[in-house]
Amino acid sequence: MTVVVVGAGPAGMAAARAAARAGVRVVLVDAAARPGGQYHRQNSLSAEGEFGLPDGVEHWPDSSVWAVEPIDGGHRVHVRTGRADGPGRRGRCVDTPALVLATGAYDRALPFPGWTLPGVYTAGAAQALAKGQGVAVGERVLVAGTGPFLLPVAESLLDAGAGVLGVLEAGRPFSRWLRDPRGTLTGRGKLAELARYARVLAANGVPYRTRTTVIAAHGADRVEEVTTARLDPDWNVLAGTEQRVRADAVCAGFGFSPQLELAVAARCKLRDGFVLVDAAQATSVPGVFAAGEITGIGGAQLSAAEGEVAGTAAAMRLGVRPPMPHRALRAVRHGRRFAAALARAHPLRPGWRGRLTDDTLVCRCEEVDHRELREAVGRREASGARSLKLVSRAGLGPCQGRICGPNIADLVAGIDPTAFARRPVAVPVRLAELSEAPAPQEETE
Ligand SMILES: Cc1cc2nc3c(=O)[nH]c(=O)nc-3n(C[C@@H](O)[C@@H](O)[C@H](O)COP(=O)(O)OP(=O)(O)OC[C@H]3O[C@@H](n4cnc5c(N)ncnc54)[C@H](O)[C@@H]3O)c2cc1C
Repeated sequence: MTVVVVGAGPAGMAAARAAARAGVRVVLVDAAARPGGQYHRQNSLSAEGEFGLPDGVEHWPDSSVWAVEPIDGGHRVHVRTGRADGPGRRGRCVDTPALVLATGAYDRALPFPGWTLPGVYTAGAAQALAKGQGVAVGERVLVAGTGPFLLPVAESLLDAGAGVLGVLEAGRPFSRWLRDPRGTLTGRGKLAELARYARVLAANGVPYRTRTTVIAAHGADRVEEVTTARLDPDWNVLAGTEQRVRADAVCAGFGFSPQLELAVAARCKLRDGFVLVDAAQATSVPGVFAAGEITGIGGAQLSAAEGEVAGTAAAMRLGVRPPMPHRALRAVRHGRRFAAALARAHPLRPGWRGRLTDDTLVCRCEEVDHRELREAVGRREASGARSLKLVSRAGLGPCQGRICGPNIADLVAGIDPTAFARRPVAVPVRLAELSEAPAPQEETE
């Protein structure tokens, strides 16, 4: 019998290692070519991978889990290996009594006028280009949004040779951190990391401004200028503070949304938009464990600690009795306190909605603008995610609401943001693949 771990980020790798250490076989499935996830994203141009996995872990790279199906005594995990638009894709499935979901999070982008111009990136995408391919997205780049993630993004951009004009933080996190000394102190290690980023910015002459953001991007075919402005505590623009700045790229990041599709498909209970887990990282569904940013946003160390606990608990379900991971359990407790402090220090404030004009696209895939969304709710009486999707088409395009879903839920009262994660097929698969006979159950090595 095999433990199956989905996701080879810090959480999934730690889960796979812990389960293998406990003496059970592990299949580690990940959509990327190399393990590491977002935090340890590897440069795809370097010849050698950085992360070795122990014997007993069978890594399936370039492999996406597109469905999870309950079967007697566990779950059947359906996998496609190879790119969705590439040749030679193959289907396989693996049955497991102990499934660990460690699928991470997406970075959150808030719409603003001009955000669909080429040259506007999510902060995560710009960082992925810099870290993964060494590509600098521009020569005059503004990093804007909220949260500590803006700092490593700026560092990655500098490493890739981009010119960073500034880091604009919409909130005022320091005063909140100071008001919350208990939470702040639980993240001492993380604070040291943040201090290092601050030194890198200072050494490169990159200013860091709080209560400031990009409110519009301008240009004919791509970003040529942006408007920045100072914000009040609710993120409303302070009149008269607008400034036009010459820039060729904007990297915008407003926190993260968990990647919940598989957990929702497995019918795991959610709380506050994340997968609900107990102290052993067990979800509400017997035999399904969850770790990392699908259970809460708290950084790579917390993800890894949760992964170790989940992998150990998953192995125990297969009948082995490994030692309790006391240190990881303690790190989870501390990490969660820090994560809560982090969430309190970087709340999304409602003022961003006031910057949308009638023609600002909210759903980029289906080109649904703010006016059409309002009309769907007002004149056409759409209520709930399903009817809103059908009436306006928002969330029905290729991203399936991954980008626009949380924003629509913020803009339209009564919409559950997790409703966009509810779909039987979690990642893109071809129609021909769906019509194939079920893939045979895989014999693991
Ligand atoms: C774009 C981006 C960049 C980030 N960069 C940083 C950073 O520089 N510094 C920092 O402190 N934090 C960063 N974070 C925050 C954060 O992701 C880390 O805290 C950490 O990587 C979380 O670990 P994780 O294991 O939960 O998820 P991830 O590291 O996100 O790993 C999840 C893995 O699951 C895989 N996966 C998801 N769905 C499927 C599926 N259906 N089938 C197969 N595989 C699947 C993905 O390919 C991915 O490898 C970043 C987040 C994002 C979204």
